[in-house]
Amino acid sequence: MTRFEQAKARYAELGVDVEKAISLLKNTPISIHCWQGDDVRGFDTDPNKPLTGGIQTTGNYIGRARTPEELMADIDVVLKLCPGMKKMNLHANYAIFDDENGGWVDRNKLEPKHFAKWVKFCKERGLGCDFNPTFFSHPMCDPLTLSSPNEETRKFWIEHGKAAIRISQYLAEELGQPCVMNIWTGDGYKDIPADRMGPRERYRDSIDQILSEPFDFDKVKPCVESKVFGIGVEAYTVGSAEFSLAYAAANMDKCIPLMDNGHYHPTEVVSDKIPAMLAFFPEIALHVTRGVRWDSDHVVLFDDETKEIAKEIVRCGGLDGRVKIALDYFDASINRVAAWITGVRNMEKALLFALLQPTEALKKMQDEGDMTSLLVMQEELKTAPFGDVWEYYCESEGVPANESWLATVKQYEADVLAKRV
Ligand code: RNT
Ligand code: ZN
Repeated sequence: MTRFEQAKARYAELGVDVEKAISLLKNTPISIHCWQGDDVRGFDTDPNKPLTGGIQTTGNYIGRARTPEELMADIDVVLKLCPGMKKMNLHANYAIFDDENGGWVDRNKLEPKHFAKWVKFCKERGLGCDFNPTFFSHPMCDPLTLSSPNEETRKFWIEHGKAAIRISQYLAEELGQPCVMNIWTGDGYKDIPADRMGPRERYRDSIDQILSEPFDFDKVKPCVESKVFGIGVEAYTVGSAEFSLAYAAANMDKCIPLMDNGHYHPTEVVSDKIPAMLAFFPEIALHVTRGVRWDSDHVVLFDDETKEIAKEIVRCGGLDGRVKIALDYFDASINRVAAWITGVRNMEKALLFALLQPTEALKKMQDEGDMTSLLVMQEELKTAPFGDVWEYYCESEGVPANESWLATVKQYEADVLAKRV
């Protein structure tokens, strides 16, 4: 018997069908954020300008992608070394301008044609694509955007949001998969505001206006992402948890909530929020990330909360499309491609780990009040032969089953990344 066959037999004893788990995982899309490759800079403004909106990449590792071609080449390395079904996730500032499409335009004038090269990239690789309007790192941030008291600023950003709806519809139609379009702004104040309500009323009105742009809700899934605070925006965030959740709840016919697990108070967990939200919302979206003290965007690990998030997605039937899974982290202090791959592989691992739980049997223990068995089983399951199933899954997907992928990335660093000077 191979190690996989032994593992399969052990899981069968536990009441888990390993083959079924693997086939479910193979069909679960994970949305891969393009912004890990270039420190969230994009191609539409001066690449040396600072990142704004309360987010930051730290580190200066060699090899940042500087052009669409470089970024696409890096993404190809990620795709090649990670198992499972992937989707792309683009930000509007990754528009590609060239002579053929008329050159640079500002964000309020973006059109589908500025993403045609990304559509080609996705088609060639059989990927769907998600999208994000970019409300940061731009001269029109005053520093507020959709909640600005300056009507000219607000109009610009509403136009940008509407353009993003049209682009999302185009991506969905071209690629034949729904496009999740996430609205996040870093709007807020460093210190105590005199008016907390005004910015929120303007924010609500701005999102209303953006969502008044016609779109097909089966194809475009607009989301609102909340946040607790950002760097330089410590005292007040316009799009707080209550604001965003209430907005989504009040607009269920055209909007879904997005939870980023780096955006809550340290003792709050998104894993517990998933079933709470699914009790009301037909669909929800996630940014899976890792918060560390002030930062909400460290590389995703195979850690307890990532596993718990994956378990809730699986247990709540989220794999049937109800839960849209995207990744969101950016680390410039280590090889960016290795950072990317680590997070994607860990999300896949967490989902596989969740799919290898005997959920029905565990639920039965809970419902029968046998909390002793539940505790014991949950602990024993932690050392079941998960690694052997993971290796088999990777091999069946044609990707490295273990740390050997790192050698490929090191070679790519020597051949390609190190030459980007
Ligand atoms: C920032 C939010 C947001 C961004 C991306 C780049 O705190 O999480 O989702 O990370 O849009
Ligand atoms: Zn996020």
